[in-house]
Amino acid sequence: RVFAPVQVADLRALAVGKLPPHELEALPAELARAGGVLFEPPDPLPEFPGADALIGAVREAGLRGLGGALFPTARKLEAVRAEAADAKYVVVNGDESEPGNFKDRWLMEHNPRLVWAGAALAARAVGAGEIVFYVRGEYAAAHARVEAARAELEASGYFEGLKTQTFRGGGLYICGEESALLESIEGRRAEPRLKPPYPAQAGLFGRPTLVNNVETLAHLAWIAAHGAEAYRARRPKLFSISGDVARPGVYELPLGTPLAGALEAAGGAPEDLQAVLMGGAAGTFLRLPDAAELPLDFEAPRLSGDAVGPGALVAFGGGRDLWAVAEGIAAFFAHESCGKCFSCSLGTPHLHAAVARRERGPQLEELFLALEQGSLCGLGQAAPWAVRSLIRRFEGVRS
Ligand code: L3W
Ligand code: SF4
Repeated sequence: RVFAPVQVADLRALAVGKLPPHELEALPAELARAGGVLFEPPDPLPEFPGADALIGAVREAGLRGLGGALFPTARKLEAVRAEAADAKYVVVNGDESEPGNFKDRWLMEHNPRLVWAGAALAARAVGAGEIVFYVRGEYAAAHARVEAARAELEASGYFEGLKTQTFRGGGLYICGEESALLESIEGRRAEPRLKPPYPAQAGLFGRPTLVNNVETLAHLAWIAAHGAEAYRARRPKLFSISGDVARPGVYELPLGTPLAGALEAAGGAPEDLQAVLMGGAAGTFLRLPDAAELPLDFEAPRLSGDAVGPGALVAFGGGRDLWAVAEGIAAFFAHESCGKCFSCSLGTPHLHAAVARRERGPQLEELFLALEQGSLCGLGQAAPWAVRSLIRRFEGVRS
């Protein structure tokens, strides 16, 4: 890895490409700031209300995939439930590797029971007999705590009728792409598969598989315990807020909170704040103060890549060299490209070289298009977004 992920306030890593420690210890529990329903352990553990009731509540709650893609969770549950097969699986995607994100890490380290509860409820709803919890390779403390929670819930009988397993990931960013993750569990090199078929139809060992992010399943458990109405009244979302803010941390904020409000919640940003990287390396730079009132919600796109995504916000004060950050991001994608398709494996090193030269112009725009439209998976497609947003918003067309 060139760097991954950028941890709290570690802006220098983003700017200079410093190697992080390979085994990541637990984040302090206090990093989850200002309370939040998703920070509370489930007590009692939510009971399974029946498949129709659970999926109905998830639909009514409006839950979407919170690993970044925002796909409606109820539709995915229904798709897996509709499949007839001799075996079905639930896979928890805990391969959080997007620079700037650490909310799944916090949940896995400090509230793993809530995530396991969501996985168990989802498994019962779709008719799956086995849950595999995939934890990012470097997340040593998270892995230990997820496994301890599994053993405890197993002993308590909560998983009755379900097989469970904690799996330590392969240590590459691409392992977080759902089909590469499935390859990795099956013991092969982590490379994305062609889709369709989606994992909902043919996933782990070719069987219908529900793959959901850690936070999504935590929300699902909370909805099962408290109902869709209470959920809609809060619209909770976890945000990893870091960089130039007074109190970096994991914050639970209602969707729709304006960007400035989120930064305020994190203790405030410096007066000369120039940019926020939203979504992580596979996200975009927002220019401040122009974007101060941007609501952090599911529907935000103005430039491609402008999305709440997994909920990372990295703030950059006036003294930061944003091009150095963009260079770090481009280096990251070139390093993490899995090599399966041409546009990404050849395009990401070109992008890195072009950013290092501070290049602009039509050839660079063509490279952006080749990556975005020619890449097989989200890694290559998203690789140009940060750089493109920097050029559009800080040097020319503002949007
Ligand atoms: C059943 C259909 N399922 C789609 C499923 C699909 C997948 C989900 C979303 O992630 C995003 C990108 C970045 N029947 C279906 C169906 N599905 N149609 O829905 O699918 P898709 O293809 O929209 O996205 P994806 O490839 O899963 C790409 C974001 O991920 N990203 C984030 C990285 C975040 C981390 C992290 O640390 N958490 O690494 C990177 O690119 O925003 O939007 O499950 O199977 N007809
Ligand atoms: Fe691999 Fe990149 Fe192609 Fe994704 S886009 S399959 S990471 S080479």
